[in-house]
Amino acid sequence: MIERASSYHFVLTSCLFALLFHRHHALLPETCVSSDILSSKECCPVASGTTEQCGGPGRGRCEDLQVQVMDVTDGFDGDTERFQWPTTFFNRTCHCFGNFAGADCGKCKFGWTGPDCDVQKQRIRRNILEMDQDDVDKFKLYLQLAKDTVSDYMIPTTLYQDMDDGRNPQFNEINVYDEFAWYHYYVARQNLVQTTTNNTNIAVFADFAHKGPAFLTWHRAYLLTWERALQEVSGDDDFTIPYWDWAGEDNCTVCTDEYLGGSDATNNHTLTGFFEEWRTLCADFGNLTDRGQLCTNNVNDSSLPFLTRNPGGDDRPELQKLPSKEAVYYALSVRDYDNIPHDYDNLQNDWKQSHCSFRNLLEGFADSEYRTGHHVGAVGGASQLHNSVHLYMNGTMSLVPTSANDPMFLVHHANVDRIFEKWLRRYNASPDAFPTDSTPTGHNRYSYMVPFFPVYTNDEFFQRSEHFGYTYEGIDDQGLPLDPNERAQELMAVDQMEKCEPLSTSAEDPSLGKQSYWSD
Ligand SMILES: [Cu+2]
Repeated sequence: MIERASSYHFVLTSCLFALLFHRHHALLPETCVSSDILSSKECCPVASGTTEQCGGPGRGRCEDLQVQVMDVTDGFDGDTERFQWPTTFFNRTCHCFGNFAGADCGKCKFGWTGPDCDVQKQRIRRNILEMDQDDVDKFKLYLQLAKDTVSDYMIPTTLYQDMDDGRNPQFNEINVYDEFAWYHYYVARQNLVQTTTNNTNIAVFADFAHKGPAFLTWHRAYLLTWERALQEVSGDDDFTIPYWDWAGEDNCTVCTDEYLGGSDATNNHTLTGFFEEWRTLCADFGNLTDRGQLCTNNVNDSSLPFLTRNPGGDDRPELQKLPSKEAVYYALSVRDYDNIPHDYDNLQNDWKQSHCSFRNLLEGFADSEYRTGHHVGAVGGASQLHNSVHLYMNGTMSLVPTSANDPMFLVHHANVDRIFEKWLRRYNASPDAFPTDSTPTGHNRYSYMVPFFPVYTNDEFFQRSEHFGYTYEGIDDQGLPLDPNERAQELMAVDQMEKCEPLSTSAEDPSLGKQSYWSD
């Protein structure tokens, strides 16, 4: 504890400048949530250091938003804000020129820097197990700094329909870490829907970031935005999120106090080490959904539960271990990014089956351990690769709405993004590979990703990482390991994999058992 307090103090003083001048980053910019601006439906702020909206003629212009795909809302009234993101709030926003970016065009696009955003900057995301302890500690300190810094974005505390058309704004401040934890809750939260048969309310999934093609692009944009927020709060422009390569590991090698904390078996598997006092926002998401309310937790609320983790503690044997390297190789052997029918039908509340789809394999609803490539399970769904790592943690990480409260989320998802990057390089994939047909809401190539503001479409993030100014340690231009042994192993394995054959009928593969979806 003493060590933590003193090193934390060091970062605090050395970053005072950053703290004072970069109040940073969940949902909408603080400057746009006044009643006047909300009612006008135009969010075109003046960037700091400039005098005109959107930075003026050299930087950007306030324009009507070009909505390429308007997602349906039938059956989900009351949640137009997610289904028609972001037009329920704003239909005029800054259109930034060149490499300028941000809600006010006061920032640079990912991968660019300098006052005119014309200097390229490449960063390397590193393997956390190969970092020295000082750098691991720095990562943890920056996360604490984010917890202690108020964001300049705000989160809504009610649905828009209760804001009297913008005249009665209801938003809360949030700290930078929780902003991102809340984002993840919000994008995947359930809706309360009235059934037509007997007028009862049921909670229905409406997930704009999972169970469909947007899974990998959404999380790529999310990590990039989060990484930048950590750079801003720390003033460390070189910071990158480390990754944890879990494939083939016997146990959770980062679940120690040197890394992301052990867990205390005598105290409900709460964490030990640096994050032992961290609490879980939105842990009561189920009750909130039933009451038709949004999570508005404040981390200072001492009634919120601590983070928990019990690696390998799930009752189901298949979730007591981490995914194999072969399962990752199998996913990489599949060339199709995604296949119709894409997973989940929000409106029908119905599971479909996407077979032989790289996205579905890496997300973990299709089978890679037995190499069938087929979607596993119906309403229950499957839990392999990405999903199984969440469930393996058996705690805060194992539920979609709470998972991002645990910093483990970052190192896990950086690894998922790394595998996505290996696939993009291997097949030299272009954004045309991203589906435009029969996608769940929010998962179209041209959907605006919920709840990013300024807006991003999925196709923008279906590009190699260098485009966004980062790469991963240890892989080459084709996404192959630089280590000669690993490289030989991967090449041989991926080449020898039998090609995935789609099922001829719509029936599930009966040879595979059903498991609960990781977020249940
Ligand atoms: Cu997620």
